[in-house]
Amino acid sequence: MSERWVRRPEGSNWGDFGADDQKGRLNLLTPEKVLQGVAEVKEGKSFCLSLPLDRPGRGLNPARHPPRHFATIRHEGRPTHNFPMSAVIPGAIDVVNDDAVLIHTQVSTQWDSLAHVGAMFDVMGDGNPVAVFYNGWRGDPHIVAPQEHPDAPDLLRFEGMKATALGIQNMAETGVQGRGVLIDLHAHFGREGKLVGYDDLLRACAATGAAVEAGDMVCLYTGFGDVVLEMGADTDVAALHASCARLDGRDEKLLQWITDSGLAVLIADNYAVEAVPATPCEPGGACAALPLHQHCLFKLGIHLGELWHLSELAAWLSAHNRTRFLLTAPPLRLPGAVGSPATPVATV
Ligand code: UVW
Repeated sequence: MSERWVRRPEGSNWGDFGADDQKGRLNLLTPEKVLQGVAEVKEGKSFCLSLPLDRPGRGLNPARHPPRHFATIRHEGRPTHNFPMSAVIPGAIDVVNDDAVLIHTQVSTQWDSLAHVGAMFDVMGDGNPVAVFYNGWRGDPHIVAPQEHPDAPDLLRFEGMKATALGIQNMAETGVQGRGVLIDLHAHFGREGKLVGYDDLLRACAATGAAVEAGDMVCLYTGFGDVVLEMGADTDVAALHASCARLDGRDEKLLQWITDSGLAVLIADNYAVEAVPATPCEPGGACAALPLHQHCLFKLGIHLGELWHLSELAAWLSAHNRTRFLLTAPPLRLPGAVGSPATPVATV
């Protein structure tokens, strides 16, 4: 119980990490888990687990666009582009470039913060569902609404939205380091557009000996990232959405496994970890459109990593009969952001 809620969702862990917790299962990334990760470093070889952030190109999610770059503007009104410092400091030989980027935080390799997906839920038990997120933090007042600038270009129109609770900086502040475990779904299912439930997942784990323990950071390699890279900038959205494995968020046994395994974070190289759209709700019923997001982000405080680049790591681990590694994967320490690009590093 907390002042924000008297009822917590069934199957949730709200309150278990403290009444005001904003880190969720990241609390399980203890010094022991970092040491377990470090113990997996035997070769000193590192892998970049990020796609180039301009991949996938436009269209995978129509609200998200590739990054746009700008030169900063000097106070003389000139762009800082191959700018000779001698223009402002006589005799200086320096030449300077300086830039800015407008980036959709979830367009490419990314983390979902716990402020990304919540639910309408009757937390006060008074018959009034409200927009609520992990541990009872509210849509209003904790996720501050943007101001509208009606005359601004579309991308700049709604400014100032801010997660004053559950923002991605909470994740960054932990360092996000520990033991990674890779489950190779691609080795099992190839590039088939396959809905993976509990039985399939456990079969894939058994085939490679991947074992998940509490506090592990679990990475699902499906091959989706390779399809993204092969397509280049011309994303064939329909083909991409039809490719590779994705978790079945409606499989209750799978959701229970996520709860019971104690995994700290859940990551995939695909679009949303789970299948989107999920299979429909019962006719006339109300249910989550993103059931695995709801289970992880909303109920359990499990951050989701999406669109990671796992293929080189997966190939190396498979060739060396291994599944574990040291994972270091902080997001940007960007106060109030709902998601963040990441450049995760695996070390083996
Ligand atoms: C979807 O867009 C469905 O997932 P996410 O917002 O987590 O990328």
